[in-house]
Amino acid sequence: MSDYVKNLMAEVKAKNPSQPEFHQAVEEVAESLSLVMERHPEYRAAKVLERIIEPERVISFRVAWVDDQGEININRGYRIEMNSAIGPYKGGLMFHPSVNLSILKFLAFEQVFKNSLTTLPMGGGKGGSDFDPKGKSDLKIMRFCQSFMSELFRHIGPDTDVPAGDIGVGGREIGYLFGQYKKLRNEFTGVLTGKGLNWGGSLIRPEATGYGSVYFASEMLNTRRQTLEGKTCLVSGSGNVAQYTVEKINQLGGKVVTLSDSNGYIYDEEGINAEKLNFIMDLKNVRRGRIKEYIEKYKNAVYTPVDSKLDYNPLWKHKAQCAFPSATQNEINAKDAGNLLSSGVYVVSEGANMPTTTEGIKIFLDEKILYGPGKAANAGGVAVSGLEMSQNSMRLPWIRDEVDNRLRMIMKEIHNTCMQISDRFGTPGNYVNGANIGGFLKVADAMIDQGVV
Ligand code: NDP
Ligand code: 2IT
Repeated sequence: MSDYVKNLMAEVKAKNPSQPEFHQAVEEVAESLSLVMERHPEYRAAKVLERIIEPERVISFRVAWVDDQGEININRGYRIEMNSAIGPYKGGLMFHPSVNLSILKFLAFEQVFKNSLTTLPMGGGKGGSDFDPKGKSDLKIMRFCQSFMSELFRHIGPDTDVPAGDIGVGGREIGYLFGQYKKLRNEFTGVLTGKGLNWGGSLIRPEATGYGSVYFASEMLNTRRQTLEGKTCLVSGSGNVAQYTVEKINQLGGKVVTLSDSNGYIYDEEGINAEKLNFIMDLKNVRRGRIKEYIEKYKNAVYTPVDSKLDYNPLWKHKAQCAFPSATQNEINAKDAGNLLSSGVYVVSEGANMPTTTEGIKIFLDEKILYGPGKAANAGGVAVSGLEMSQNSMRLPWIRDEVDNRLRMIMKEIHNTCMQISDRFGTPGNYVNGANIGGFLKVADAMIDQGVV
């Protein structure tokens, strides 16, 4: 670790105690940027990274709401407005009981670089609540969303801050949030993305993160003149990102053998084909059930519940060539990374945000596998959110092919940026450096142009 990174991290830890995920995300970027700071002392002199790691604004608020049994509930809501140098704050909302400042700040920080990589004019933000939507009735979800928006609405706007979905926030929640925003402001604007098609949403937005992560994997494979055809793939999660990752892998001739949720995972040696994926989409998006119900219908598959005594996830031990972690942060530790390599995996495309620990990343980089970090590989979701904003501004919806082609082009462009930048800074094939530096340069130059604010 260079002195630059050591000093910066000491300061970050002192100023932001008890925020391990935020420290982890900053350290990874700072390591990559030490290459830039050596060649470009002007960024160091302008303290650009020191400014980027300090959110422009952190909003924390009470969300009090009455549920359908008349009980009063109190949750905590947040919005981190991290950086607006290249566009309005943009990023998802996460509803999950584990949500805290550390998790949202790491996500908002990652979002700044990711959004910059998309080539679109979007700053970085993230928000959410410790509210747990799991198992709750539609009415409870609606009441919570309305109360959450009753405070959030005063901080956001189509040219200020444009939230979207993330873990626990899908089309249903975006609908309730949008309805409340519209009522409070008396305005129909593109203030949220991931909207329903009838009221300003974009075709391909639900698919975009999963499709994008598979397009990114295809680009990485193409550097070795290979494709996904015939490849066996491990996918984790079974939510929005995981589902459309499976759909696109199937379309490109690959075979997906695993999916998971927070209780366990299924292994289906024959592959999760289109018909089985339909079952999962109905199970997860309509019936809101658990992944273990898969084996009641598909008897050849095996379900393995989470075993908290294990220090690794057995999902990552199955024989495969590609892995698409698409559940949550830090789901691949050093042991999992080693298991993936032993089972033959040489392509990792991260649908989730920061799913690999620092030690896990080091193992992938040392082995020189095709490792696409989240801020590059999963940028397709926010990219199509940006395209949804463009369509809203024009008041003209694009057809499916138009959006899908743009998504494909953006993922190709992000891949090119990663390749070119990692070459330029002497670490060819290192997509981590490529993404961190590529995302940074545009934001840093904009911040210098705009002065110290
Ligand atoms: P969903 O809520 O649709 O699905 C999340 C999935 O991951 C569920 O299967 C969930 O299981 C599982 N999961 C969540 N938390 C944990 C946990 N702590 N341990 C184990 N499993 C867990 O979310 P998305 O699919 O939208 O998001 C998945 C990942 O992708 C996240 O890291 C998110 O930040 C990232 N991402 C999402 C984008 C988007 O457009 N939606 C864009 C870019 C990145 P369970 O139901 O049991 O909780
Ligand atoms: O992590 C992410 O990039 C997202 N959750 C998508 C954000 C967005 O604004 O579409």
